[in-house]
Formats: sequence, structure tokens, C-alpha cells
Amino acid sequence: MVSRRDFFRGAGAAAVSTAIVSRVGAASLPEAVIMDKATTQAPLAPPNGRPYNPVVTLNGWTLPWRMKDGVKEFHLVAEPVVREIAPGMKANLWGYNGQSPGPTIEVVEGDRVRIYVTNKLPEHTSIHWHGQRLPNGMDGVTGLTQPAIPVGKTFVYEFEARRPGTFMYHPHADEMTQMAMGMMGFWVTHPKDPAFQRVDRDFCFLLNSYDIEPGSATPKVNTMLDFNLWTFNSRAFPGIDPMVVGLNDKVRIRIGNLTMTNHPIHIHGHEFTVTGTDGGWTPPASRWPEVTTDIAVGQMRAIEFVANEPGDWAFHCHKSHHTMNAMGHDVPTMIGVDQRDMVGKINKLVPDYMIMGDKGMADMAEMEMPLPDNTLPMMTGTGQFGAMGMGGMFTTVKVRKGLARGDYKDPGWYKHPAGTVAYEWKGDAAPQAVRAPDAAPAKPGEKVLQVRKPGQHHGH
Ligand SMILES: [Cu+2]
Repeated sequence: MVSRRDFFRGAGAAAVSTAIVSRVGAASLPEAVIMDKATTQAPLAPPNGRPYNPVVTLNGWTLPWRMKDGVKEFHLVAEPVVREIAPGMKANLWGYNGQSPGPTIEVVEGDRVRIYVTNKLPEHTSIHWHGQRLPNGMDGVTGLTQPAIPVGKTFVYEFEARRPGTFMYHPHADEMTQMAMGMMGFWVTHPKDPAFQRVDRDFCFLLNSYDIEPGSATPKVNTMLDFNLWTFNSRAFPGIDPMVVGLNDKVRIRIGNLTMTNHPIHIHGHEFTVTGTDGGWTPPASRWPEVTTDIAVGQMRAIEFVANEPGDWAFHCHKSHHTMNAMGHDVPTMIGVDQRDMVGKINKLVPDYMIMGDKGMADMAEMEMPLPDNTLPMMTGTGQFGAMGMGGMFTTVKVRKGLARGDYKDPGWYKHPAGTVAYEWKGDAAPQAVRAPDAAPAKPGEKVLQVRKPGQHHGH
């Protein structure tokens, strides 16, 4: 669960029974609450202030606050962190309050919010509150709207959360480095009427990516496009938790993209509508059903659907390289190349040489290859029927009957009703492939459709 560190002698040093409210003196900083785990934490039921339906941050958590004279006070600490990307791999990132991404901030439309930001990084920083309506001087753009937050100093941001919706936060100071290192977080401003567009389960996460050489732990921050770890909230499959929902639950998933490319996010077994964008809730008349929605860099999207098909449904980015982990992208395509002759000769020179990918790359998902320390297999994850060959931006939506409200425990693999799983044909052997007949050649005198290129077309 949540643990605490005191960054300033005296501030928050008294034992506090809950992580929620710090009863320190009026002039002191709010306690800096730290998370030491990368697993999905239970939603934070609002302990004070106006009611709302909390979100669940996938492989993340919500930052507790204290209420002071009607203002919600948060304390973010920008600092180097160690984030487990998936079991077997840890990364040296920069983030907030012990993790990357930082904690989700949840407030209610109309809340007065004060955020203390302490800089424990080795260089200056700032925070931009992406998408918010706020006074210009609170927008967090270093040099333009404020001086940078120097190393070791704390700055205060204060504004009213005017517009409900889905937001992000990230530095606007040496962004290339700081965002490549994992500095970002989610922000949700709930509507003041908790019944407005109410859902049963409300998930959120950020799309982010890293370039970490196998065997190392620190991202290469100069990489522009060729990342090798594609992550939901700085986790790669199979390190990403499933989104567990009850049968017939109304489900919302909010996604923000802070990578360097777009991600077509795809769900199996259901259609959804995009109910929220960067600019707020979409008018109902503007919505149409989708099974994939593209999320561009810097965008946020909220999708909604009724989970009325039980099962373990894949949920992933549809760029196939984004559902793979590090390694292997430099491997030449060997499909159709018979390497049997070659391997004996090469083995004399290189004893461990393996034939890779002459029938496709699926073998690699089952192969027990020796990996360098601290990296992830390229294609991984095991389901109830075997190797899945997935990594990166992939998880499941597990739809189950009879889940209690607020039960987010992984229910295990779906128990398929008898006769509903694809099965092997055990009858006659497949016949020889039959060629489709060639189109009959045009007979003399028969008209053949003429197609002209637009460039050759003259006159109307
Ligand atoms: Cu993608």
C-alpha cells in the first residue's frame, strides 16, 4: 500500500493513522505520499470534499490529499524512481512520488486545488496541467509562464478545476528528456453531479514508451521514434493487470497518449463509443460505434461500452510491433528460407546459433532463449491454451457474471461453456488446394472494361 517519506524535517513527521489527511501545522507542506508498488490499487473513495465515483488507475494509484480551508492540497515530488516494467525487468525512470507515471489526481468540478511540487531531480522542472482551464501563470511552461523549479525547491500551483473531464500532467522543462524518462500523470476532474454520465467501472491509464537496451535499465532519451518498450502506465504485458468488470457493467476506459506516435486502441468482443476527448464530453448525437479508436500524441480519449459478453477479451494497440517487447526488431525476415544446411556449418563457428523464424516468428514465443539480465522476451504471456506471443501494449478485459461492486481481483481464466471454443477438425484430411479458375480471356469483339488514369482524362 501507500508508504510515506518525510522530505522536510518536521513536516509530517508525526505518525498519521491514515494516508489521507495529514494534521500538520498550518504553514507546513502536505505530506508527500509515496507508492512502492506497480500493481493496480483499489479506487480511493473520497474521504472528504464533495462525492464522486473514483477511477481505477491501471497499474497505478490516486494521490491522497488534505483539505485545508476548503482547498484540496496535494504534494507531488518529482524524483528518480525504479519502476518494474514487468516481472523480470526494472527501469531507472524519473517520476513522481515513487512511481512512473505519477499518481492520478482526482478532483471535482469547481474544486479549489493547491498542488505543491517538490523537485528532487538532478535538473530543473515544472508541471504543465495539460488540457485545463486555469490562470495563465499556472500553466507550467518554463520560461513562458513561470521560472523553472530549481533542484531542491518547492513551487505551488493553485487554480479552480473548472472543466470536468480527462486530463494529464507532465513537465514543460527539458520535455524530451523528462518525458522519455517517464514523467507524467493522469488527472480526472469529476462532474459535480455524480449521476452525470455515471458508469459502474471507470479505468484510466497513459500510453508511454521507452528505449531501454536489453541488459540496461535507463532509457535512451535521444530516441525519437524507434522505441522498444510500448507500455500502458509504464508496464508491458504480461505485467499489465487485467481490467476486471462485471457482466452488464457500464464501463469507461480513459486513455492519454504521451508517446511519440499514435496508437489505434482496439477491444475484442464489444463495440464502444468515444464519450470524451481532450476538450470534454462529446455530445451524444456526435457518437458512433467503434471497435478501434486512434489516439494521437497528446490526446486523451474516454471510451464507454456495456460489458455484456462474458470472457477474457483482448484489449490492445493494433500496431503489431506495439504488442511486442524489446529485442528482435533487427532480426532479418527468414520466412521461407530453408536454413537447415547452414546451421550445421554455422554451429561449428558459433555453437549456440539458432534458426530463427523460417516458418514465421511464433516459435519464438515458446522458445526458452537465454536473455540478457533485465529485459523482457519479445513475445510472451501465457494463457490457458498456451503461449500468447504478446507483449507491450496488451491486456485483457475480463467480463464475469456476479462480481461484487468494487471487486477488481483477477478472477483467473474464463471458463468457456462446452462447445464454444474453436476446435480441431478430426474428419477427412484436408484435400489438395484447389485453384480458383482464371478469368476467361476476352473473346474477339467482346467489350473489355477500359480504365483510364485520372491524368489521361480530359474534358467534362
Ligand atoms: Cu501502439
